[in-house]
Amino acid sequence: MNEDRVAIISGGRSHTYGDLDRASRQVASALLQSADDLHEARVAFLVTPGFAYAAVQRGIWHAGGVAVPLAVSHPPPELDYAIRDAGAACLIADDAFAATLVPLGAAAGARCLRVGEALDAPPRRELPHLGPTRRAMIVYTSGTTARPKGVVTTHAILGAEVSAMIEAWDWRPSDHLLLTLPLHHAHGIVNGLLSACAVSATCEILPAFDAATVWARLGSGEITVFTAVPTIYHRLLAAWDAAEPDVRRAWSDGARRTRLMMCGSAALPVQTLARWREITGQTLLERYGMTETGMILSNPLRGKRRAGSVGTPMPDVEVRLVDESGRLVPEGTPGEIEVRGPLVFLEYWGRPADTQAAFRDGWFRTGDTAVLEHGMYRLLGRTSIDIIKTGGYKVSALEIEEVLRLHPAIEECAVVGVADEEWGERVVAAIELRPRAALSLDELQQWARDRLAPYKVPRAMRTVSALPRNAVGKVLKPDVAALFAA
Ligand code: MLC
Ligand code: AMP
Repeated sequence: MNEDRVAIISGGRSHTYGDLDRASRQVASALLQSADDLHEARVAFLVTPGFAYAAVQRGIWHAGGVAVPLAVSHPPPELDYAIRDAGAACLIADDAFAATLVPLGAAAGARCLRVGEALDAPPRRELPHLGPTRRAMIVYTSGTTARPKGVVTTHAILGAEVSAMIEAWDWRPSDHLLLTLPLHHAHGIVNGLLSACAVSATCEILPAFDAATVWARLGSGEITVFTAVPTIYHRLLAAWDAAEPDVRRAWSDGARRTRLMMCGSAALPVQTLARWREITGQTLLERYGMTETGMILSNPLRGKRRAGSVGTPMPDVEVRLVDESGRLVPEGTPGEIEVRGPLVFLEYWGRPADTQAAFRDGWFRTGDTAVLEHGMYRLLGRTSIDIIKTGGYKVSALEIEEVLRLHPAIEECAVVGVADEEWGERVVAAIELRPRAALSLDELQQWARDRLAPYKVPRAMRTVSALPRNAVGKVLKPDVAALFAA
């Protein structure tokens, strides 16, 4: 039995798999009350990354519900959107977020439960039977349509995503993962928490990213697996450069002992890879994936990892490159990546037309362009200029434009991502003001902060006169991007 193995370390405490099982049965009990099964009712939760998060996630599943993780970095309007779009019947918040969530729950007619209450309930013994085709989770992610869409996975799909990672990266019970990613997105949830727990490994969860804390833990030499986005490695390199020589040495020595360090969610700059290798001896394993598919391509665990490449298909994943009319392109020719396999998502929640449009002959269309070179894939970019990847977050330019247009001083706007060393891309906006209106970047940021998550707030603004109405279209956006790049 794995009862006594340490499952989660958070807040300075270790929790065993037995503790996790008990706590999640308590959450299930509080959710079910007198019912036998939630029958896929959506339960949205806003819980700080840590043991309680893992217990709530599992508790929702034990009760037969669909887990909808909310983002701790989101302001109320964005949380409200996800709660309403998912049609959440119940919300769960920890003490840090109850004041935010309770009014949203009241407005949406959803029951509101505090983590503390849930963990006081008697653990439920009798739990509903969960067939593999049941819906398990909805994760919100942006696309080329204006508002974020809920990506639905079943228990079988999540199982397939996790199995592929266990096989490709040799996850094992003796692993000790350091998890510092947000837990409302696939990278942190599936690649991190679920993979570690699937093999009864230890998952050490930090409540938020902090470079010095991460370095201290890597420096301990206790961590065997680490996975992060390029911006995090960029920040870690900056912290290492700023540290004293003896601190650097200790950090590097510990990091050198890690079994596996991975990077993904956005393109890993070759300089970051080289510099990381220089100070830790670790060649980051870069892989490529999506919320909709789990991991698609990966550099090898053993064998040569190629800088600037994302490797070969993950186990059980079929990949093809096609031209605009869906014809296969030959090796060496760029094409859109399409994916098929048991780990591809079920549907966009409540959006049958979007779901249908995302597939071609049973293949999921990723919207990413790649080229196959000497047996490995190299990513070339997105097919849509309206998708920005900033700090590892996927952001829809159209969504930001829609919000900015609500500002009383703004007549028209065009948002693009501009290449940035730290963030990968930085959100910028060209804005046409209404006659006689004035607006500074500072004012715009203040205003946007209450409406958009931090990574969606424009970092630079240019005021232009008579921005053409179709500047938001594909044709003029490259000109807008050039305006900022210059
Ligand atoms: C925040 N800031 C930004 C920004 N985000 N500035 C420019 N661009 C951005 N994108 C600013 C804030 O406004 C603030 O400014 C300051 O930076 C610190 O903000 P923060 O929110 O505290 O940032 P920080 O915690 O440092 O976040 C950086 C980060 C975070 C890299 C840790 O962005 C992160 O966790 N990213 C991971 C996203 C992720 O998990 N993606 C996976 C998606 S799944 P000020 O002025 O107020 O100080 C997926 C599939 C796959 O993609 O393949 O994995
Ligand atoms: P998300 O919708 O947040 O799951 O983001 C998925 C997108 O992240 C993919 O479609 C890619 O555009 C991008 N992505 C993931 N991994 C990589 C990588 N290694 N290099 C470049 N882009 C990546």
